Amino acid sequence: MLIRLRKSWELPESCVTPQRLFFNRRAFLAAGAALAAPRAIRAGVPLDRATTPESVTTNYNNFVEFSASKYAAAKAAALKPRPWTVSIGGLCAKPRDVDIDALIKEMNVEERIYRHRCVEAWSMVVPWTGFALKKLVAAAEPKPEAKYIRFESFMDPQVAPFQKQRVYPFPYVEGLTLDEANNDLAFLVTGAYGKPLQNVFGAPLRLATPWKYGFKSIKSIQRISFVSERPQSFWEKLQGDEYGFWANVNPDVPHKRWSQATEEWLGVDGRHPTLLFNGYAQEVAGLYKNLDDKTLFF
Ligand SMILES: Nc1nc2c(c(=O)[nH]1)N[C@H]1C(S)=C(S)[C@@H](COP(=O)(O)O)O[C@H]1N2
Ligand SMILES: [Mo]
Repeated sequence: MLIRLRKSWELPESCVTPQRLFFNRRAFLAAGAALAAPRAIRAGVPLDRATTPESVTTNYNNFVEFSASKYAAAKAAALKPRPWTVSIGGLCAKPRDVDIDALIKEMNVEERIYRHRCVEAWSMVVPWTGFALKKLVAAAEPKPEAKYIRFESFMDPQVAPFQKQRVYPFPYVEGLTLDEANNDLAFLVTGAYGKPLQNVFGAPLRLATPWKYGFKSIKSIQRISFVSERPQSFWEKLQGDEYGFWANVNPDVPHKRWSQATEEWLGVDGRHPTLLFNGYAQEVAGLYKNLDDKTLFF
């Protein structure tokens, strides 16, 4: 008997996307050499809403390298996402510097429709293209001493003027445990809405960890390292009592400035209840079952 267990990101595209976008995306996926052979198999898993229109999600962003406001798109246009080298190193057997397009070809991208939840209590649904982080981890062959993976964004104050402000500990840094990095859901994003990743989304390479608050989803990644100690993230350095390492979504654990009980869906009126692990408990709760850490949810 052939029974295939569906993954939560395997959504019927036609059910969450206007037809025009659906066909555009198809054409793009078929045409792009860099995006050959999308592997997502789409089965009938309902999502709680339609994908958030691109016109909304590209005009309401957090990208502190470029702007302190939500309107970062125009300034992020200065970023040059090609050519772009990603350095993979630290405690691994196969360190290397790899060109982003070579990496995309090697990793065989697929599409995943993910919820994204910012700690500021707004959320969106975006069709990303990219590949499972665990594929990159496997290729790097981490050593047994490697317990965490550390990500670092680009650093270029000429391109991103906010990086000149000394109060911020640039470059932007984030981290995951190796177990989290090897979870199916952890995704490296190289495209969105059936196109190469727009600058404002963090071109050319960005993380998506949809069960965690959005600040974990680091943009414009240039360096990935396997390390033995827990990395200190950008926001933790800036304000450790507000932004922790784990940052798993939980409606019952308020942030100092934002209740997490409800959230705004970008482009939709009203407020909606927040879901534990942003709705991905089935996939990720197991990662934390032996961890009794009060900081798991901030
Ligand atoms: N390098 C970098 N990555 C970042 C940020 C940032 O300011 N710089 N903001 C984070 C936050 S707080 C969120 S909510 C998401 C926002 O992603 P979006 O702008 O694509 O919606 O990116 C995250 N990744
Ligand atoms: Mo955020």
